[in-house]
Amino acid sequence: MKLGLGLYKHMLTEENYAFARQCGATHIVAHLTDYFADGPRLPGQDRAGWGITSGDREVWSRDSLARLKSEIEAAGLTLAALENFDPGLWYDVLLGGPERDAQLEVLKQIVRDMGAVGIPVMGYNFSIAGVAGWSAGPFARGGAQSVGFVAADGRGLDPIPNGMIWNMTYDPDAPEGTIPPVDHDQLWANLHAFHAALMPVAEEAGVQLAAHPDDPPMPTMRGHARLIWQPQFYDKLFADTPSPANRAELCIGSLAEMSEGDIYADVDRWSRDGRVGYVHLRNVRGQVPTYHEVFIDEGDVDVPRILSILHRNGFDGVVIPDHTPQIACAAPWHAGMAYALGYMRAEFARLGGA
Ligand SMILES: [Mn+2]
Repeated sequence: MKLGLGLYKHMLTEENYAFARQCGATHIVAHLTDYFADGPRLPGQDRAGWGITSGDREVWSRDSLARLKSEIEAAGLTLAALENFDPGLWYDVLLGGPERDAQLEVLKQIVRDMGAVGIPVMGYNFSIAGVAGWSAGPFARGGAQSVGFVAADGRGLDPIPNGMIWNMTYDPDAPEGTIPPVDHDQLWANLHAFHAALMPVAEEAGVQLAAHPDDPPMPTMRGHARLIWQPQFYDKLFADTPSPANRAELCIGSLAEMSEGDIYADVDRWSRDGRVGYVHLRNVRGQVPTYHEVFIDEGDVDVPRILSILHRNGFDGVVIPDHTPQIACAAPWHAGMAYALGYMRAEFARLGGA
C-alpha cells in the first residue's frame, strides 16, 4: 500500500507538495475542479453550495494533465489519481439530459488523455445532490471542529435549484425553479449509460474508474435518489459492469455511516476481488440517521483492522486521509492531515512497510 494526500485544486502548490513529502506521503490525489476556491474550509459550511464552475475543459487537456504530472514528479511525488469530474462537464450524464452524449465524448477523451499521460485512476461520485445536510461543530476529541449529519435536523432537504448539481452551480443564468427529481431506477440507468460508454475506453487506456459511495449514505437527498447508500450497491455496481476497470474509491467513513453491512467483511471481499481503486480513510461515530466525523484514532472504525485486511489481500494502491477534524492552530487543515498521515504511516510500518 502507498500513502497519499488529496489536494484541492487551489492547493496544488510547491508548498503543499513539500508538506505531503514531509509527512511521508509518496502519492498525490488531485482535484481539478475549483470547489473551496476561497481556501480550505470546512465542507458543508456553505449551504448555498461549493461555488460556480465554469466547466473549464482546458484544465483537463492532455497538455495540462502532463504539466500537472511532471510538476508533482519534480517535487518527488507520484500523481496517483484525479478525483471528481467537474460538474460542468457531466451534469447531463448524471441527469440523463440532452447533452449527455456530447458530455460522454468529452469524458472519454479525458480518460484517453489520462491513460496517455500515465494517470492510472479517475475517482468519481455518481451523485446528483452530492454532499448535503452536514452541520459543523465541536464533534471530535477535545472539541475539534468537525462535521456531522443529523437527519432529524431537516437540513439539506431543500430541492436543488436549476443550474446546480453536486453542490456546484454550472449555469448561473438558469431560470427560476428546481431540477426534476431522479429516482433510483433512472439513476442506475444513467450510471449504466456512463459505464457502457466509458468502461471500454478506460480499459483500453489503462485507467481505472473508481466510484465513491454516497456521503451521507441516505436513500435520497434533496429529493434525488442516491446510488451507493448501502454496501450491497457496491456489489451491484461491480456485478452490473464486470470490467476490471470498474473500481471503488473506497471511502471507509461513508461505509461506516451506512446502516447495513459488516465493513470488515465487505472490505475483505472487495479487496480480494481486486475492486479497490484507492482508499479514503477516516473515522466516524454513529451511522445514519445520526453520525459525526472524528479523528482517525477515535470513533467506531477499527482502522488498524481495515489496513490489515487491505494489506493481507495484497492491495497495492493508494490510501489517503479523507477529511479530518480541524486541529486548533494557525493551520487547522494541515495539522489535521499531518496527524492522520503520521498515524497511517505508523500503521504501514506495523504491517511491514506495506
Ligand atoms: Mn470520502
